[in-house]
Amino acid sequence: NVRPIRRALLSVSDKTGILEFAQALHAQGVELLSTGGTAKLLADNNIPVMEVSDYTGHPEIMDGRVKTLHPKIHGGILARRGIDEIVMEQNAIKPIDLVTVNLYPFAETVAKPGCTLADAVENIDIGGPTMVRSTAKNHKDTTIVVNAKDYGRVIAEMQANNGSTTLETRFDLAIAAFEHTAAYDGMIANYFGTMVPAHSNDECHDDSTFPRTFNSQFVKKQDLRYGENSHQKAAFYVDTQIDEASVASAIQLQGKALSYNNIADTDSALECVKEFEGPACVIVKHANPCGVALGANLLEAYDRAFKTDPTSAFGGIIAFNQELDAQTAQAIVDRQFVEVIIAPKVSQAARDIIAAKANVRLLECGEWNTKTTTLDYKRVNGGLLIQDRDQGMVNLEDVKVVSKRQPTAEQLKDLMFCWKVAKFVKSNAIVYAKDGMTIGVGAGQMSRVYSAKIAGIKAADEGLVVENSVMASDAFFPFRDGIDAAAAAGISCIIQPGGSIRDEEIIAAADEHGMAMVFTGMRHFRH
Ligand code: 93A
Repeated sequence: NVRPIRRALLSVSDKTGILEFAQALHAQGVELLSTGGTAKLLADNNIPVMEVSDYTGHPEIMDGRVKTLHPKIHGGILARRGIDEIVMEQNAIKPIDLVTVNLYPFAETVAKPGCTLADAVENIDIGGPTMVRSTAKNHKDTTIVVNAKDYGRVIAEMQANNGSTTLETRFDLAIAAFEHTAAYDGMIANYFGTMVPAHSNDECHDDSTFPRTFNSQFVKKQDLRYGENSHQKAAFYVDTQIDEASVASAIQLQGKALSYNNIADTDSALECVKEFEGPACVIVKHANPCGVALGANLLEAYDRAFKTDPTSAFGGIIAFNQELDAQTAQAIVDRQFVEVIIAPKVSQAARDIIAAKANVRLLECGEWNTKTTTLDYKRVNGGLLIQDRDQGMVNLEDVKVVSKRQPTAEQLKDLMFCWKVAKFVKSNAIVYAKDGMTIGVGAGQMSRVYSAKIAGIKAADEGLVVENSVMASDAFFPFRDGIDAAAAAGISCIIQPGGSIRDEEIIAAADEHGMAMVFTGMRHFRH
């Protein structure tokens, strides 16, 4: 019961390839209907065509604003074949089996210098998308073509199928159709979203480079003074599909306006501190933790996190996983210059203390429960990389001891702490830790051995004893040099994914130094 295409409606702004397509449809015995400009082009080229207005008996009105918005058009497209025949007959509606539409050139119009709001508004296509959606909705029986590149494919399929298209093709073209109208409305929303109307006249002025919503999923929270650098414009958007306490959901209680880098660093700090149970503190500088610690209470956690690297902590971002109390707030204020403090809650007493430092940005993000499964996006020039958020985390039961020496219970606890921190350090990541406190962090180096060396240097410079500390590496060691560097620094126990072709050599190195080593089987690259 595959019906051949007998009637087609062609209405295109971009007329590329339409003559050849119309000619081929005509050659297959398809009756053609068309709107003003398209109809004229076909007629001028001796292709038989009927104007939509002649077919509907209704003229195009209002300078073309209403030309195809007619029951004889939409009834002809939307009619359920085998169900609606009587209604069609009663209303003199003939079936329209194929629709080819491309829309008023909104993007090109608004890109032109000096384009007014009125120009833009006139270029919002209404009838076109309506036909596109009608036809795509009824894809079971109708064929929608919105891209000139599909003309050849449709003709070839009709020639091979006695004048019909396959359901597979019609469904594929329907997806393309909805993509087309979604992108089109997205463009309009983005354009309108950057405008404020001036009520005195028809003009409106460009208020901001960044629209109110982005891809309909992200809603602008605030414009930022600038981006990563002062010559870059920037804005901050909230993901409406995520309902998890985050830097985006946080309320700013006081302080200067957040900068682009503040927000990025606060996110790093908060997401890292979320990994821990019991009082914990993370201090971040330039997207990397420079101090992470657990404590009997927040004050102790902060104190120890600060001790890892007081030099880097200066001007840092501090995140807590519990309500910020007065003592901890006082310790921060007394001790250091801080850009941002974030906690799930901030006590009134802590607020009063931090109020003394009017510039400090104080954020309350609320309690987090479960983590949302979301996507991570990374922009590359000309494209977008999309992946799952890194939600992976191994437990003690999942790790495998590979060395001769067994880690002690204390070391195992430190290994897990250290591993959690390493997940939030830029690769190559090496973290030294002891007693639930980072001792040294080596971040973002191009070779793993240098990250290991830097972690050791940092610890030594701050006078922290590495002896009996543990080390975490976000990915496997390609060579034994990283193990040797760690041993030289005084590391006694290592956690790493394993999986190198030289694992045997690496394990032998650990055994040689009398170190314990465990494999997680899971890697945490972070770039
Ligand atoms: O102004 S519209 O929104 N009103 C309509 O009823 C309508 N029907 C088709 N624009 C409408 N169109 C659009 O006209 C099509 O999407 C196509 O882009 C254009 C083709 O016009 P012409 O054939 O006169 O060049």
